Amino acid sequence: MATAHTVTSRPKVIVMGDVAVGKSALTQMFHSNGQRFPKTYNMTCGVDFCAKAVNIPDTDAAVELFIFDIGGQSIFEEMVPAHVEGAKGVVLVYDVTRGHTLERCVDLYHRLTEDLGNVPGVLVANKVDLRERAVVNRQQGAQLAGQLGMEHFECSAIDGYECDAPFAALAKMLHGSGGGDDGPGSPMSMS
Ligand SMILES: Nc1nc2c(ncn2[C@@H]2O[C@H](COP(=O)(O)OP(=O)(O)OP(=O)(O)O)[C@@H](O)[C@H]2O)c(=O)[nH]1
Ligand SMILES: [Mg+2]
Repeated sequence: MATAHTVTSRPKVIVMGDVAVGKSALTQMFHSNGQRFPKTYNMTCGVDFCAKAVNIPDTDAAVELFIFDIGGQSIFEEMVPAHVEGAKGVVLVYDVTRGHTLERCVDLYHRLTEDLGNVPGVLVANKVDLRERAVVNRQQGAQLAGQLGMEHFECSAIDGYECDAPFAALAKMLHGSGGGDDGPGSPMSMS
């Protein structure tokens, strides 16, 4: 029989990365249990929001992630600080077919740590289905993630490959750190 899980925290997490790396596709695949891959590109204007509870293995606890999927277009840049405020965890996404999108994750990481302190995060290589066009390999991504103190994941939103893994890992980290007990919109942690 399935164990009933109790939501113990509701941290705000942000999904960030360059334009069209697949932030919304990954988020929507995670949120819909692999059912909803957006077939056409709809740029995120500002931010999209969803929430989903993740059960923490070997416990009866669940962490409900309040996910803010932030558009990568520079025209929305001005609004980013407001969307970032109060985040307890970060999902940084790059596209393995465009090397500069990995560099963008490094820039974003440094900007975010200025605002949020040493916030837990994961680095996601998306579009690994496009193997023949890939210019960033697993080792490069994993090495950079290690330097930033993040876990690294390879995903393909279009194939539904590993879309849950980065969110599950982040939920586990936040559960372990006790982060997010005060829910979204709380004051920034400046640790
Ligand atoms: N081949 C492939 N295409 C993908 C994958 N994930 C997303 N795409 C495509 O990449 C494009 C951008 O996807 P989005 O999820 O809208 O990207 P985004 O990062 O949210 O973009 P912005 O909101 O503009 O910042 C769309 O055409 C998707 O269909 C993937 O895993 N593989
Ligand atoms: Mg988007």
